[in-house]
Amino acid sequence: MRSALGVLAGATTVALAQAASLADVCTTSHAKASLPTSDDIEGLVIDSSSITASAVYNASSSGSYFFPAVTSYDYCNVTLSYIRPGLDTPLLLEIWLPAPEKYQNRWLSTGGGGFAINDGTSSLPGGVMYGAAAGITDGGFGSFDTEFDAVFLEANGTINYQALYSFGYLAHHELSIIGKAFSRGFYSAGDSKIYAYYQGCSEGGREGWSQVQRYADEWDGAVIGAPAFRYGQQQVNHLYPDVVEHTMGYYPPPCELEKIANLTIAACDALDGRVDGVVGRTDLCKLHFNVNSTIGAHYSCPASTTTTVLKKRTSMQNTTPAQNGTVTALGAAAASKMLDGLRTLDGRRAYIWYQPSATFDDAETQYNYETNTWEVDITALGGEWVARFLELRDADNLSTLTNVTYDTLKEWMELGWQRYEDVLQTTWPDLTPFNNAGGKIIHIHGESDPSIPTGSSVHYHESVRQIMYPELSFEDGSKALNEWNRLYLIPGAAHCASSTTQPNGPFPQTTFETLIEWVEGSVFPTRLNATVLAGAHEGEQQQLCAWPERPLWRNNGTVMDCVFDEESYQTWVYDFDAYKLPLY
Ligand SMILES: *[C@@H]1O[C@H](CO)[C@@H](O)[C@H](O)[C@H]1NC(C)=O
Ligand SMILES: *[C@@H]1O[C@H](CO)[C@@H](O)[C@H](O)[C@H]1NC(C)=O
Ligand SMILES: *[C@@H]1O[C@H](CO)[C@@H](O)[C@H](O)[C@H]1NC(C)=O
Ligand SMILES: *[C@@H]1O[C@H](CO)[C@@H](O)[C@H](O)[C@H]1NC(C)=O
Ligand SMILES: *[C@@H]1O[C@H](CO)[C@@H](O)[C@H](O)[C@H]1NC(C)=O
Ligand SMILES: *[C@@H]1O[C@H](CO)[C@@H](O)[C@H](O)[C@H]1NC(C)=O
Ligand SMILES: *[C@@H]1O[C@H](CO)[C@@H](O)[C@H](O)[C@H]1NC(C)=O
Ligand SMILES: *[C@@H]1O[C@H](CO)[C@@H](O)[C@H](O)[C@H]1NC(C)=O
Ligand SMILES: *[C@@H]1O[C@H](CO)[C@@H](O)[C@H](O)[C@H]1NC(C)=O
Ligand SMILES: *[C@@H]1O[C@H](CO)[C@@H](O)[C@H](O)[C@H]1NC(C)=O
Ligand SMILES: [Ca+2]
Repeated sequence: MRSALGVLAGATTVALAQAASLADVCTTSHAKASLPTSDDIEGLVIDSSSITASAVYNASSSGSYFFPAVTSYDYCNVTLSYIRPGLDTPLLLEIWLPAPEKYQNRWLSTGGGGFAINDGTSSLPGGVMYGAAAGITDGGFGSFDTEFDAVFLEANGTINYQALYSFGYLAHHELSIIGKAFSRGFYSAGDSKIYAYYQGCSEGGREGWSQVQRYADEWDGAVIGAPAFRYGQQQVNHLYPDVVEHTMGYYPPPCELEKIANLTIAACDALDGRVDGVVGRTDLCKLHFNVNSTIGAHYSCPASTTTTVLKKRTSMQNTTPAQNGTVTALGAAAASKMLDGLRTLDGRRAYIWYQPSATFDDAETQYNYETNTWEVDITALGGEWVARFLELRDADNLSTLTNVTYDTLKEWMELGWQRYEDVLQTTWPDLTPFNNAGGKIIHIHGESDPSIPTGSSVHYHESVRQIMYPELSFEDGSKALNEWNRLYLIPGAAHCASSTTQPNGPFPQTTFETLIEWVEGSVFPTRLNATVLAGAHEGEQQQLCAWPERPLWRNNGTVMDCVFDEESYQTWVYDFDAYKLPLY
């Protein structure tokens, strides 16, 4: 049977494949026999000698924010490399294929974070557990652990455009093309429908949109979390609090901003109708909370050594002395300025900031033990973006922000936007082809995200509505968009995760399952299931409202409605009048 599988084709072989065991199919020879022809994969050339296949039995995963724990699953681990015509560096794929009896004709592509195009293999169990073959790409950067920034500049200081476009969108397109065709052959699926999906968050969210915006037929559905898109603005924005600090000449001790964030949560918790330590309505918080009310509050934090994750696989240790003081007028003013978002020196809006209740991670100062003062700590993602991708220097950081003003930040944003508009900006707002092909999107974003503004997702969603349904009223356009592209804000959640300061907040851990049911079973996700994953309310089931509706609890926090109110909605509407061009 083993040797027969590779050469058989057509509907009758589905039953055969399903009768085969993992040991039968998980061999290098079967994998080689399953290879699609170059014509089937847009001219890409798989190196058949590169193929490895090894069965893994009784694997388990403790789960993640994007899939629940799973015990005892078996899969075939296949790796292969291929060449994109015209490019000499091969690209590597790792694909996990469920045991034949568990396969459900599904493909799942997964993405990365920061400057990484994959999350290692940590996202793959979330596909295998749902009967999907699931894969990652190395982008052609040399190994699965090599990140894009390491290969972006050539030795002579010019841009490596192959790597840039691989990261931007090509490598993911190829992963899906090959993954779908290869798994069809591997399971002898003949002409039967293979449902293709995507799941990713942060940079992985941007990668998701990069495909939806370009390749109408690639996926039937995508779970897209907190996307790092509008890249030109997004990466420079990390530097905004550093510039607020040096412009004001005030470097708040981290404990002061932590206290302000804690007091914001305490003050805004009840505005959503439920006292649970979670700010479910940051829009009402914007309308009703004044940061000045925190002035004079006492704060105290013990000495600590914190490990800051800089990029996905590197981190830096910061030793912070004990802090004890009261929130100052300057501290409150700095927080207000940050929350307002970047404006040019003449007051025009260039970008937006995180929602009130988010922690002030990007604003973190560092202690100078020689001068006994707090000073600016340039945020690595923003610093590297400017040094390497805008100034084309082989550097991981900026050495100084001297002379950098709010206008400089706006100019950097515009430079990145223009230079990378067709590859990293990733905000093309016309998704008509994807919609016409029947594609579905579940887009999620933590409402207290401290790394990618929640409003960034809202603004894109609204741009898509305005571009695709210009003739419809707000209400009808929202309704039409929500038929296939739904945005859910996650109360209290941080960046692609729950928040340590609002542990009672839920997280939608089974979203991929919801998407499958929507795509394959036509169960419409009116609200999105979410579960409290830690703390006093652990295990509690909640449901999330689809934008533009917002949660509001009644009966002392026991019943949640999804409501719309114009005043709250308006806090999410931005006029980016610092630019002459529309910013989608
Ligand atoms: C599967 O792994 C678990 C531990 O993860 C172990 O307890 C169990 O015995 C294993 N089962 C088999 C059949 O190997
Ligand atoms: C999958 O196979 C590749 C190639 O042999 C290997 O490097 C990798 O560690 C394997 N992954 C797992 C999870 O077994
Ligand atoms: C820089 O290096 C790249 C890669 O080796 C090469 O393709 C390119 O022609 C070089 N450009 C210049 C201006 O030397
Ligand atoms: C906060 O207080 C400062 C003075 O410390 C004042 O300039 C500012 O307008 C106040 N902000 C608000 C929103 O009340
Ligand atoms: C912090 O300051 C308060 C007074 O503002 C004082 O009561 C307390 O003992 C101080 N704590 C530490 C750890 O220094
Ligand atoms: C970036 O460089 C600045 C200036 O040298 C330094 O203060 C900061 O700690 C650096 N940040 C990182 C993340 O390395
Ligand atoms: C800042 O600007 C001043 C005045 O133009 C200039 O003399 C100085 O060299 C600049 N410093 C840096 C670090 O660019
Ligand atoms: C903020 O709240 C967290 C608990 O959510 C607590 O651990 C921390 O100490 C608080 N920080 C300050 C400065 O009060
Ligand atoms: C969502 O939650 C409801 C009620 O708890 C449950 O019946 C349903 O199966 C869940 N759906 C998914 C996709 O988890
Ligand atoms: C309202 O809910 C809170 C938190 O669950 C509870 O402590 C309180 O007793 C409730 N109040 C009433 C009137 O039921
Ligand atoms: Ca609440």
